[in-house]
Amino acid sequence: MTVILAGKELPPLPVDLDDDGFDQTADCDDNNVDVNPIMPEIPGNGLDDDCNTATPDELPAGSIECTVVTDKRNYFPHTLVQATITILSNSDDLSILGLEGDLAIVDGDERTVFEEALAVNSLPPNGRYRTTVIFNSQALPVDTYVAAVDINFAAQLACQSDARFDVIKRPPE
Ligand SMILES: [Ca+2]
Ligand SMILES: [Ca+2]
Ligand SMILES: [Ca+2]
Repeated sequence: MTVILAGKELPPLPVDLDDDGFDQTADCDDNNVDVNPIMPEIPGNGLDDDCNTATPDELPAGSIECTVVTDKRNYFPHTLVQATITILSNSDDLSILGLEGDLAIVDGDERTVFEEALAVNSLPPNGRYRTTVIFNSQALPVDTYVAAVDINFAAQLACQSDARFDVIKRPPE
């Protein structure tokens, strides 16, 4: 014989232990006042600050790709060098926030002779960021140089690319 007890279950009262305005149905960490759906995601702090797994705290490997190309292979002194940087997201579902980029021009002795921050910040799912950095070769003696791009996500190196170019003597007129 089976006894079926019919009882009306009362819905549990919403609880907000950390008193951040979000009860346990919405707050993914109800013991941390700094974690709830209206907080910004801070990459690399080990927390899903905004209770949204689509804004990752740690970037899965291969999530982004980057390239740098210069408009020429050889430059005379006192000409403009154009370096075009492209960053692509390979992710269909992640909104990648907090990316930091940097272009460095390094000479044959591995000294950095030019540096510029890249304002990448965020990439939507499958998003693309492209920028061209222009600088004058006047400060560059004849040498072989490397234009190196590093893209970081918090302390994590997310991608790297480089391109080689030469500054050569202008032929006598
Ligand atoms: Ca909370
Ligand atoms: Ca975080
Ligand atoms: Ca998140």
